[in-house]
Amino acid sequence: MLEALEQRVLWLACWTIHNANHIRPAVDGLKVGGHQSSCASAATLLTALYLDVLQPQDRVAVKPHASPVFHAIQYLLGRQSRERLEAFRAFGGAQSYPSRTKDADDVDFSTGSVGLGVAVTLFASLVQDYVRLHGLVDSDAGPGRMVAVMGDAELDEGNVFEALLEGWKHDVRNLWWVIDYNRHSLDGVVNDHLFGRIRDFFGSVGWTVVNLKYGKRLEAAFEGPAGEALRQWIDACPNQHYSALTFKGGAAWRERLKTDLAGTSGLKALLDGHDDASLHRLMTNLGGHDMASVLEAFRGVADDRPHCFIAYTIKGHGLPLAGHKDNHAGLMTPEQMEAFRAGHNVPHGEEWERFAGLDIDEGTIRAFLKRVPFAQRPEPTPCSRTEVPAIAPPGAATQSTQDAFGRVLGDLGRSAGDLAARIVTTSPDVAISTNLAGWINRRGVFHREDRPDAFREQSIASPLKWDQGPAGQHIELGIAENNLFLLLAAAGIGDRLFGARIIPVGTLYDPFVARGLDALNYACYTDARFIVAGTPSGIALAPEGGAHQSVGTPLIGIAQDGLAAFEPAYADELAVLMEWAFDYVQRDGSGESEIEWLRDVAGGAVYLRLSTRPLEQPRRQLDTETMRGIVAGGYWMREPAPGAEIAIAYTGAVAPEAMQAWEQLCVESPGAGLLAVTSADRLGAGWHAAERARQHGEGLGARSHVERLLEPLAADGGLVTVVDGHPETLSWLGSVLGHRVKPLGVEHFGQSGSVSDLFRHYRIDAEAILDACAAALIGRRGRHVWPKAAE
Ligand SMILES: Cc1ncc(C[n+]2csc(CCOP(=O)(O)OP(=O)(O)O)c2C)c(N)n1
Ligand SMILES: [Mg+2]
Repeated sequence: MLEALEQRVLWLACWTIHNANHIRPAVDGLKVGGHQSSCASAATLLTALYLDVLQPQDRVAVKPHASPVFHAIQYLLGRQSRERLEAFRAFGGAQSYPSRTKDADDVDFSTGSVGLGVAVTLFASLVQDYVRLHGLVDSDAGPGRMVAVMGDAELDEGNVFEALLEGWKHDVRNLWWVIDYNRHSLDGVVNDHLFGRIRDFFGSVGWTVVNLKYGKRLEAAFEGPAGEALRQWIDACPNQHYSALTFKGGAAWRERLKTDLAGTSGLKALLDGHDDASLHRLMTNLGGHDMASVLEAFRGVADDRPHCFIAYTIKGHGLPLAGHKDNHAGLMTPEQMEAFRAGHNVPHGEEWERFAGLDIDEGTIRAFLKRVPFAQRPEPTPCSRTEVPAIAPPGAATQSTQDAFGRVLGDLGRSAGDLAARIVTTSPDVAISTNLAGWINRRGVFHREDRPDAFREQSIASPLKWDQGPAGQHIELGIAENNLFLLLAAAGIGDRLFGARIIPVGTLYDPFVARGLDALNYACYTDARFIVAGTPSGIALAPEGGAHQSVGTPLIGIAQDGLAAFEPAYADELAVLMEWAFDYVQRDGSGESEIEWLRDVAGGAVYLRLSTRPLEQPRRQLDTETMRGIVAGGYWMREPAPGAEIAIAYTGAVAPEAMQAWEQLCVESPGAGLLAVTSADRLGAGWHAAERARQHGEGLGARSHVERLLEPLAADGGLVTVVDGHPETLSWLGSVLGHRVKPLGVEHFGQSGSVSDLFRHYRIDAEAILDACAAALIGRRGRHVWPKAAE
């Protein structure tokens, strides 16, 4: 049954791609594409898993290019529609690569950027241990296995090895990586004997490695005439040669074996026992294409240790493209597809019939599919939300936003509430320097085993307790920002994967957001919910300077979909934002939006760009409107007079310089405004959304928050923007209502020095702000008046 269904899956996957490229009317002149050979190489493995081995609680990352195989299997199980298969890679159709957010058939882990989907399963297994050991899930149900069916070339991505080492430290369990070892990547055939290195890598981090090299037919042949010689020949055959012979077929195998094994006793009997087709089948009978061998390997796992299966396969197995080095994006021609159809007995017009061409009675197949364990997976039920208590701003008269962040978490750590029980923090070896110590002292560090703090046991004084154990609520990672974002990705879908509400909070140095950027993008694409603090940030970290200064991260915050980015200046703003963020990360599209035009009901992840620069805090009690403004992206720190000719807009740690410049500016230009921008990202998003609403004609009266904010300024007024980051973070503000902008910010970096040295050098100090104000005011007197160059 499974072999028959595997053939049906292969047909459907290939037909889905063929249909998209050759049958659906072409548009745009662009190829649609798809990867029939990559699908063929994983068809047996995925069929065995989904239709036999997987239990409902197991979770799978399917290698990106086998997406049509995944969709075909879901189609057979009645979990995917024909319409979506017909619309493969078209708008609204099944996705090119399995997608949690864009596909309709219950994808567990998105894949696409090779290596990330693999590694995320490791972090999912860590999160599973975390939620189980914290009693956040129904412990009667056994743990699921986190499975990655991965391409062999994914092992070239460093992030896989970063994850492996982290998994070893955390003693991860219930994790299977099934390597589709077709020895082909995109450009061609991979190095010989890679399997040896794979075995060693995985072995050295405590995994069980299962080699699935030969199928049953080949194993039987090894027992027969010339068997041992045949085995040695295959073992020694370079990948390139094996692939080329696979492409050429039976006659080529015969010739080659005759030459290479000339004089071997029993060779003639071996070759005479097979016609060309049967010899080809024998020589390509690798473990990963032999259902019995695959099932034996999977079913043979008796413990929860992590397992790596090296499943030998052939890229394009069963297709005329098999083995060809250029087959990665190769598509069968219509003629080849006709021959393929004949081989699969699929009548014209019945291409999409679920069971066409199978010689098993349909009732029997349906009954079988009904009993498939994976098919019993229940519809996901949303987790209930955790109430967020009011978060009081930390009271120190002078503090940085990083201080305030640590204090808010420290206070939560002391509290008994449900929110604190759900928070799990994580950091790649910078927990202390990003100020998580207060939280960790209260909540401990997570590990499967109890490991008390030896320094404390020996009465050595330290402000930090490092007690590890199953109740700990901080997951400490080694220095690998990719791992941080992949853990946030896995923990951020913990509610949907494991039915456990957890609220992940990660910290890292802001410049290293770029190091983990693809994983951050992955996490957002997969709709993970987390709060991440990038700190220290900007050139304001001053003496630490140099390469640790982040300049472009505010632009990342603006551009990254699924991530609401903020950069507060003061502790009270941060408290408002954290209270909001703890709720925002739990939203699921139900309920009402508090702010029109923003997609707030959907929720998302939150990025806080925080500074280590201590600022004297304003003595104030925030009113509701200001708090709303902080969340929407900005508020007037000093209101402009109606018709004001100029305003200064600032973000983050440059607040004192902006204030100082504003005070002096008021002497020249009474009524000037001072705008605190807490989120360029949210201000911009609101503006674009309002524009769209007006242009669609459905919301002619739509006004975004930023439009309302800027309205009091004179229509031809000037705006000076300033941020400890790239000036384009705020320069767009001039486009909202047409104000003339002089943007200040940091375009170059790498100097260390004091804050005042650096702010002066990069021209974001009060003097530079005033110069820019002067330029903006000159411009007002006539269009584009440039100051004359000094003689
Ligand atoms: C990060 C990243 N870089 C490059 C690509 C382009 N790419 C797609 S598949 C692939 C090679 C895949 O080879 P393998 O993992 O062995 O898959 P298979 O042979 O099963 O198709 C490459 C380079 C990608 N998807 N992601
Ligand atoms: Mg490959």
